Amino acid sequence: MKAFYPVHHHKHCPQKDYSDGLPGLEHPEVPARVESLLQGLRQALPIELVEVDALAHEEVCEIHEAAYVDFLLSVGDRLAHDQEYIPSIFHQDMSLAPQRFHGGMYCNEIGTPIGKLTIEAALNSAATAVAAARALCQNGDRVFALSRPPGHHAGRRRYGGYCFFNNAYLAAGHLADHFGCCAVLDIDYHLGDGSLEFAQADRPYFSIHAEPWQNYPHLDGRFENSNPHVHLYNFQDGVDGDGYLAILEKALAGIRDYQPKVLLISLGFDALGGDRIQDARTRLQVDDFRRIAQSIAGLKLPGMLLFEGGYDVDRLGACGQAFMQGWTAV
Ligand code: OKP
Ligand code: ZN
Repeated sequence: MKAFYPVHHHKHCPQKDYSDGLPGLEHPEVPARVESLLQGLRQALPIELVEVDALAHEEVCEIHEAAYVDFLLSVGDRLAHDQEYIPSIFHQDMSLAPQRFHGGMYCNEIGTPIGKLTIEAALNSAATAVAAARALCQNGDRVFALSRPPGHHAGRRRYGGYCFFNNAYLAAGHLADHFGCCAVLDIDYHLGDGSLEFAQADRPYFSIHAEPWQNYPHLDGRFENSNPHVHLYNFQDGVDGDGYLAILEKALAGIRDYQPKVLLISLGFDALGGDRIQDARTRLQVDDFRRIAQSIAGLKLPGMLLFEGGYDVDRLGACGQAFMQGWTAV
């Protein structure tokens, strides 16, 4: 299987995370995540690594507002290599304020610092999504985008939740144009509040996630979004593998109703029990990712896997390995 690797991802190395209303914690979205995952994938099956060096500047403008992209590109210019930008003032519209304040209208939280080379890495991450989607269109039956930083919290003009560009919907757009309906299934622990902005009939969004008031983004997409192509499934505190699989079956039934031609999986591994990101604990075990993948593979669709969250660096490889075992078993 081809795996698309963002060669610039190391340039994004956020320092402090202020997500919890506490003094800054060591940031969990670290470069080692990708390396650990890749190592695990290699243990499950032969991987043809495709090193992606491109920056998807033009492509991200297909789904993100131009002024938003321009703003993100400008942030690094003002920073030294060891500095990070976090907006300090937040309002709906700050377009009349000096540009360095504009982060406050493009972001609602303070856990997603931008370093000098962060946006270069984020564009490179988006480029892996595009490259993987193109490969799937050409010949593939299955591809993996090792995107980092992740993307499912990034909206048309909003970054946050460690995300800058919506890798999943960038790819889904290409896949839907080529194949017809592309179902997006997001199994990251968190609701992809960015992704749901992009859902439409030929690219519906299905997400299985922890209760979103209690967990990031601390807002339930349903309250703000009446899009009929957004399908949200919460699991409860303490959910185990069996409980999760029962919810997954419901989501898969919803996906089948669309008769999609291709599937994109926003693949986070942070639903694993013990992942430090969880504000409500699950009891999923590594092997549950094998069962999850096997259920999804029952759709028998060409599929693209795209890395989102997952912060237990020591067990990410094992999760990736388990997922691939299930994914290739059908
Ligand atoms: C990004 B992705 C919990 C802190 C949560 C923000 C989480 C962003 C998750 N104590 N901080 O969806 O994995
Ligand atoms: Zn997550």
